[in-house]
Amino acid sequence: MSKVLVTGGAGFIGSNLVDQLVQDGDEVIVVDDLSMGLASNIPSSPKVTFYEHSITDHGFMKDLLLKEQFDYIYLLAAIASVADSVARPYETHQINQEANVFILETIRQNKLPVKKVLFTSSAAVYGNNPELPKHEDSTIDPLTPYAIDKFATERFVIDYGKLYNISTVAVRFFNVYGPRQNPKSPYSGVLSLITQCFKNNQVFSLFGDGEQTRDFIFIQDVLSALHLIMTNNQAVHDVYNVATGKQSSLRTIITDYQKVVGQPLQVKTITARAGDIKHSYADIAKLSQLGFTPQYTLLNGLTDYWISVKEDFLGEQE
Ligand code: UD2
Repeated sequence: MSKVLVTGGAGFIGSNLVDQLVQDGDEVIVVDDLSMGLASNIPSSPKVTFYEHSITDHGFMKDLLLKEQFDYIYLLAAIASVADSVARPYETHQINQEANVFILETIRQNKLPVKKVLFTSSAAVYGNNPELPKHEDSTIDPLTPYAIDKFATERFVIDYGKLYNISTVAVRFFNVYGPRQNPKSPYSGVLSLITQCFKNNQVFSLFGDGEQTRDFIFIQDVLSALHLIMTNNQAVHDVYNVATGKQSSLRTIITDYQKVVGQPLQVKTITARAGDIKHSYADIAKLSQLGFTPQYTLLNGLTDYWISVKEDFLGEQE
């Protein structure tokens, strides 16, 4: 049994990770300010302790790190919306970078015996670089405060680890989807928005011709990838794309999802979103070398996602 810290553990990816860690028998401490996540996402288990706190509260974080002496640390807490980061660049920086550097600094100064620290970055660091697929060593082109902080923090995490002999690693998530993804903002992940449209019989606004492609990865595959990266001693002081290596167009996805739900999606086509990239998918050779193979096709992932939405929906009606 390990003691694990998950910052951002009430969010979409974080709370699914907490579920998995609890199932694996770990003791999990969650720090989340609920700015995006929900307390109800966190499993109620004697193995989980939840602190509703911002990671920017340095005094709190230092006390926690010293007291708990974590084995593993997952850094997921972030302002996760690019648009939000453009509206609040300095606040984003304090959360997405400074708070994480402070955690590293506390580990360094106090020689904490952490086995590994994993930082979660984003495909946003590749920006408009047209090279496909995106390799970890492709040119990066961070275009927003979100992407700048993600890239800078990757570098901090990796090089701090090397300099001070702390086992660290970073991942770049591509388009993750699945249960608990929050559809609240127009900038939420497109699959959470489509899901919401199916659920509430709303019209989905398709930006552009629908031929744009993304590398969509189901949350369970993300959890497998994180587990491999966290537990493999070779995966250290490095960055890994977390994706499937497959490219799917929005049109294909809508067609597949209609099959899963068994009803047509009402679609309204509008002009392409400013700044959108046309195509994105990852080279996952590095992750594959650690033994990763995605287990979910889009059809499987969408099926599981839709089942979870229907269960919640029926739960709400009871
Ligand atoms: C992802 C990230 C974003 C940033 C970017 C960097 C998510 C949710 N977004 O944006 O934060 O890191 O990658 O490359 O992970 N679309 C519609 N209708 C809608 C919403 C979206 O047609 O109502 C389209 C959108 O124009 C885009 C595609 O769906 O072509 C995917 O959009 P997205 O926001 O889910 O993801 P992405 O890759 O553009």
